[in-house]
Amino acid sequence: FTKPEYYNVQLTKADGKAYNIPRTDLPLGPLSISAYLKKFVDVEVKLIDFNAEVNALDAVPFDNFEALCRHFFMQAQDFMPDFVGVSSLFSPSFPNFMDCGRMAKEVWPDSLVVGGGNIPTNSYEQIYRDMGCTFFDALCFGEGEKPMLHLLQADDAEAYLAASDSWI
Ligand code: B12
Repeated sequence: FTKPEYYNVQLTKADGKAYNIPRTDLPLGPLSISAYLKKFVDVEVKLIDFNAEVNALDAVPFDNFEALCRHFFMQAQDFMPDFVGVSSLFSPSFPNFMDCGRMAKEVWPDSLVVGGGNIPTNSYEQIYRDMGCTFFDALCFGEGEKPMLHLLQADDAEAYLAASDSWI
C-alpha cells in the first residue's frame, strides 16, 4: 500500500507520497451482523472499515498494518467494547486479520475478541494449531448473525463459545 508498483492505481496524498488505492466495497458481512443484532438486542455497534479509513487519511506514517490498526483503535478509546469482531473475506488479508485481532486484544484486553469471515472459516486450524494464536477468543464458522446474537445473549459467554458448533 505504501510502496505501490507502477501498475497499481495510485494516489498522491497531502504528504507528497504516492499510495496504492485499496478497493472499497461495503463490508456486507459486518453490516448484516450489525443489522441483525440491533433487531433483537439493545446494542451499540461501531464499525471500522480499514480500506475506507486509509483512503481518507492525508498521510499514512505507519510502517506496518499493526501500527495503523493500533492508531485507529486508540482513537476509539472512549468506546469500551464488550466484544470486538474482526472480519476478513480475502486470503491476501490473512496477515491483516491476525494483526487486527492481536491489536484488539492489546488495546482492549478485557474485551472478548472474535473473528469471522472466509479466512477463519477456512483457516482456523492454521490459526490456532499451527500459529498457536491466543488473542482470538473464538473464531466463527460460516454465517455470523445467529452465533453473534447467541453470544451476546449468553449468560456465560465463554461457556457458550466452548459448547456451540458455530464457534471454534
Ligand atoms: C460479493 C462478492 C464480491 C463483491 C464485493 C463484496 C464486498 N462487499 O466486499 C465484489 C464483486 C466487489 C467482489 C470482488 C472481488 N472478489 Co469477491 N466475492 C463476493 C462473494 C460472492 C460474496 C461475499 C459477500 O459479500 N457475502 C455476503 C456477506 C453477507 O457474507 P460474508 O461477508 O461472508 O459474511 C458472513 C460470514 O462470513 C460471517 N462473518 C464475516 N465477518 C465476520 C466477522 C465476525 C466477527 C463474525 C462472527 C462473522 C463474520 O458472517 C457474515 C454474515 O453471515 C464471495 C464468495 C462467497 N460466497 O463468500 C466472493 C469472494 C470473497 N471474492 C473473491 C475474489 C477473489 C474477489 C476479487 C479479488 C476478484 C477479482 N479478481 O477482482 C475481488 C476483490 C475485491 C476487493 N475488495 O479486493 C474470492 C476470495 C478468495 C480468497 N481466498 O481470497 C471469493 C471467496 C470468491 C471465490 N470463491 O473465489 N467480490
